[in-house]
This record gives sequence, C-alpha cells and structure tokens, in this order.
Amino acid sequence: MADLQAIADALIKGDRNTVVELTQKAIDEGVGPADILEKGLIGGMNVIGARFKNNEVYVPEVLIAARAMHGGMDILEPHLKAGGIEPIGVVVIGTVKGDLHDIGKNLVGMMLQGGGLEVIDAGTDVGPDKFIEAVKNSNARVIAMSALLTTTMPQMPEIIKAVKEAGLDVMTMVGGAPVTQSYADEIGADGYAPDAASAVDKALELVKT
Ligand code: B1M
Repeated sequence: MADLQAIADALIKGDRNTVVELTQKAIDEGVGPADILEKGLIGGMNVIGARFKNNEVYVPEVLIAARAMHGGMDILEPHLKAGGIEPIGVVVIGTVKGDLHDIGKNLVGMMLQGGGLEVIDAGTDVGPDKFIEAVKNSNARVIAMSALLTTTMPQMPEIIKAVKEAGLDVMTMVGGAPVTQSYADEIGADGYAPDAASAVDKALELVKT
C-alpha cells in the first residue's frame, strides 16, 4: 500500500532517491498522480517552507528538498501530461525577473500540457524582453507569469506594460504564493489562478478569448 506520508518525510529529509523510489511505487500501485503530488510532494515542501520561515532550516536544506521534489516530479511528469491530443493553444510560461523559484512554475507548465496546451518554458528570471521574444517566436496566446517573492511581484505589471507597448495580441495571467486575485486586478492581468489545477482552467479560458 502506497505511503504518501513517507514520500513527504523523505522529501523533508532531502532524500531524493527515496522520494523517486516511493513516487514510482505509488504510481505502480495505481495511486493518482494528483494525490501523490498534493499529499506527498507538496505536503513535504509545505513543511520545509514553514521550517524555512521559522529559521529552523536554511537555504542548503531547502535546495536539497527542492532537488528531491524535482526527482519526484520527473516521475509524475508523463502522468500529469498524459493526453497526446492536438494542442488547443500556446502558452509561454516563466518565473519573473529576479526570481529563481521554479517548482511551482514547472508544475503549472506540466498541468497546462496535461490540459492540452502547448507550453513554451522561458525559464526563471524572465524579464519583459524575453517574454516578448518568446511570444513572437511561438505565436502564443497567453503569457503565464509566476512569482514567489513579494519583491519580484512588481515585475508583473512591468511585463504587462511592455507587452501592451509591443502591440502583442496576447492575454496575461499571474500566479505564485504571494499573488492574489486583487493584485491581478490591480495590475490589469487578464487572469489569476491560486494553484496549478485552476491555472489550467484559467489558461484554457484565456486561449479561447
Ligand atoms: Co525561497 N522563499 N527564497 N527558495 N522558498 C519562499 C518563497 C518563502 C515564502 C520562504 C519563507 O520565508 N517562508 C520566501 C518568500 C518571502 C516573500 O517574499 N513573501 C522565500 C525567500 C525569502 C527566498 C530567498 C530570498 C532566501 C534567501 O536567499 N535569503 C531566496 C530568493 C532567491 C531568488 O529567487 N532570487 C530563496 C531561495 C530559495 C531556494 C533557491 C533555496 C529554493 C528554490 C528552489 C527552486 O525553485 N528550484 C526555495 C524554496 C524551495 C522555497 C519554498 C520553501 C518552497 C517553494 C516551492 O517550491 N513550493 C518557499 C516557501 C513556501 O512556498 N512554502 C520559499 C512548492 C510549489 C509547488 O508551490 O511555488 O507556491 P508554489 O506554486 C504553487 C502556487 O503558488 C501556484 O501553483 C503551484 C502549485 O499549486 N503557482 C501558480 C505558482 N506559479 C503560478 C503561476 C500561475 C498560476 C499558479 O499562473 C501563471
């Protein structure tokens, strides 16, 4: 019987091999990838986040936990992306300039692919120029911006402004732990989603706009 708490515990310890092994075991036993993600990987990362905030762990431990999380996500990726249908539209996704957090952005990207969208990953630390270039190269309909730091959120209105000035016919959506619907409204983003699953609904709505 798959033990999702054991996945969370291994992630908290930064034990990548055990996270990979137990994630694969859970998949083999037929546990849904969304459950493994929520109760195992994200559950463990939330504990690390709380400890980080309380200065009980520091950047090196968080990096090791993030590496373990990526190991588990690599196993889940094909299951989250499953579909193989013709893409409904193109989305350019990136973590905004000054921000290196990529776990949430990667997760949203995988789920968007699972929802039938083509995803161009612009990476982390992405400023207006790189977003604009990626849209021009891909004919994307949506720009999806992620920010995990209150200090990098102000990049979002800068990117929206630059996109408008460049005259691109593209919708913008924002997300990430400190971002809210009211912030999205304030900066004139076309959409906001609090998590990866609702990001799919929002992106699908925007590509059809
Ligand atoms: Co950072 N970090 N970190 N960190 N880190 C946070 C974000 C923090 C909240 C920790 C804390 O104090 N409790 C805090 C931010 C405080 C603030 O500004 N409010 C913080 C800080 C301060 C920092 C540094 C400044 C620390 C330092 O150096 N002193 C530094 C900044 C570096 C930089 O970016 N320039 C830093 C560094 C790091 C690491 C490199 C060590 C590592 C990142 C590794 C990596 O990503 N490859 C790291 C990590 C791992 C975290 C925590 C612990 C976990 C983040 C995470 O991956 N969560 C985080 C604390 C926390 O969140 N509990 C923290 C799991 C992920 C699945 O969730 O990314 O929220 P999340 O994504 C969710 C939703 O937000 C949403 O969907 C996802 C799935 O549901 N979502 C979207 C995300 N993007 C979306 C886009 C959308 C829609 C939804 O549409 C476009």
